[in-house]
Amino acid sequence: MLKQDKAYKQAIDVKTELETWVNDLQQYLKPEKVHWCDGSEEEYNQLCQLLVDKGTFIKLNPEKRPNSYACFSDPSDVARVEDKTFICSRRKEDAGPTNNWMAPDEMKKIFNQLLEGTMKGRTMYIIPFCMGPVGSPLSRYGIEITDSEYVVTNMRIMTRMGAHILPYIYEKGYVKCLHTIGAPLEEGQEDAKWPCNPTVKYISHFPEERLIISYGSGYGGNALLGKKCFALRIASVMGREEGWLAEHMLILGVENAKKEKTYVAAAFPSACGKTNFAMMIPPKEFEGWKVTTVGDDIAWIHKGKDGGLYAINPEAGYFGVAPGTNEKTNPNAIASIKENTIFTNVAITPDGDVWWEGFTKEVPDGLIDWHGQPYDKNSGKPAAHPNSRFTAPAYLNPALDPDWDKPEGVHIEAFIFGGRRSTGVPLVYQTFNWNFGVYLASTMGSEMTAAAFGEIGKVRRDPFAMLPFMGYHMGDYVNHWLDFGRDLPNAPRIFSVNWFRKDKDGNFIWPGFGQNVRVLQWVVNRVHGGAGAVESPLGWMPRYQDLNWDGLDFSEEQFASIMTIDREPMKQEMFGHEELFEKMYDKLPKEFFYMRELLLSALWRSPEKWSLQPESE
Ligand code: SAT
Ligand code: MN
Repeated sequence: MLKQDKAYKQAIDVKTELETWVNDLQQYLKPEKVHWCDGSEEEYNQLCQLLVDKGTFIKLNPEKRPNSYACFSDPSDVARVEDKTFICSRRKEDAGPTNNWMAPDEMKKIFNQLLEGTMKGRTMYIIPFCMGPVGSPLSRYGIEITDSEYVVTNMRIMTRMGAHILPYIYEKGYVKCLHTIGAPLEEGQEDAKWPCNPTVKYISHFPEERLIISYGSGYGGNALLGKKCFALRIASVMGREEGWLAEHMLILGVENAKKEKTYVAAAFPSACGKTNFAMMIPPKEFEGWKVTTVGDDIAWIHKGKDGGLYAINPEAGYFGVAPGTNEKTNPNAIASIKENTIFTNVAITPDGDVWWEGFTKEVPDGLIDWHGQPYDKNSGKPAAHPNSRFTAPAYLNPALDPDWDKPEGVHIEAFIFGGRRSTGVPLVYQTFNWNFGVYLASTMGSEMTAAAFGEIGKVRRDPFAMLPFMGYHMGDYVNHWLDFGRDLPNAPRIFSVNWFRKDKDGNFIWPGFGQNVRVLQWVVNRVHGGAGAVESPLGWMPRYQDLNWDGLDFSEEQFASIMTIDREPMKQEMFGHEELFEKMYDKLPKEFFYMRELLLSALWRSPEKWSLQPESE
């Protein structure tokens, strides 16, 4: 059934080939109907209504949240399933040590069993979509075939989709994305509100064939295949072959009081505040400063003719974490979700609006929790799932960058890497050069969050925040980054940040959110050669007087407490890199051994607590 790519390559005519693929799948998956999505508003509204009729969607109160819906997933289907995510490259070594691998033939054998008749009683939707500004040479195209209306409606928000994409597909080719919830509907059988396969799930990628097959889940990154599966896993392989980068990064613009604009791309693991950072509103003391959003999750980065780096956001919407989002932490997100939004696994208020932990201080009475049950405030459990999400269109974001849809992308001048670390890692520093930056990003660690199944709070090494999203060998990827930087005439500067350091009592020391602009201001000024810093064992660090403290009560002692480099824990951290080195030993860049030695010996010579005392000036 699933033909080898060789046969596909021979098909010169993409249109015929696409129709053949669809026909073959129709025969095999046995849907009741086939529907080619045109991407119109009318189609969207009809599908939302269908989901309401099925009991999947709850229409929210139009006076509170016009044209918006909420739904609750099956409790087995609330996050990405990393242990069921596979890279099916022909050779195992191409998937590398950080990915699950299965031989393509073996995976297809499994699918040939699972897929026959899997769409029985359902409609097979064909979604033509574009990742990136339509027609841009940096954009790529895809077809997602799915039996889930939830997926179609979410894809319409998250991507540019519809019939108008087909001509580009015929010209440029496309990535094949096949998705099924794996829940055939027998005659007379009543459908579940959130149909999925509660026990069998496979999220599989065939990089050589530019093919994705996702089975059993209807949720987020498992099912909206344009996102992590295509824009990161498959695109990372394309980027390596074609000389560009597909990254798990937000893109933001910083405008200073003189109206000078600097674009920055930043990588943080899932659920570490990328959306908040990308939509940040500077405090009022930063008069004239503005942060604009190009993207909140994924960046495709190409070299321009002038030797600069240019990035596009392949997505058209935000699949953001709801809990913690409020008028204070992210007013722009609140504006982005005021209408035309789909909410998944949040709680519902008695007046037909949404609620989640951190939305308001007081928990309202009469909530319906994410299980669809009346919420018991004293249960000790959250009303919204910790990984509950909003799917919101980018155009509603008041901070949307005017150039966000520009075909040539925006000029990136700095990279920021950050994790969630309650100890050890300073608030901010600039790495010595590109190679040290790549070293930093490769060895980055973060405490786990609810965005994936796993032990919450445990530190895991997450190179470039790409660990769950790499389409090939992590060692090859790191080498690709080193190569990429070698001939850049004016390579972007690379920075490390950590908003999450805690005091002895477990409280965050840094206020975060809008206050992060103080760090961003230093970053931007460094890029343009205008901010002070001292050399530390790790890189260049701002002194207290190098940041702007207008309007924030933050003492020199407090600053020292998030900037101090504790020698022994930091040495342990460096020794911890060994684990990653061992994993990738045959592909590990030689530079890395020397860089680690340099960093370690600098630490060795430093005092037990290296701190930015005023006398260190
Ligand atoms: O479910 S998604 O993979 O889209 C969200 C995330 O983990 O960042
Ligand atoms: Mn993400």
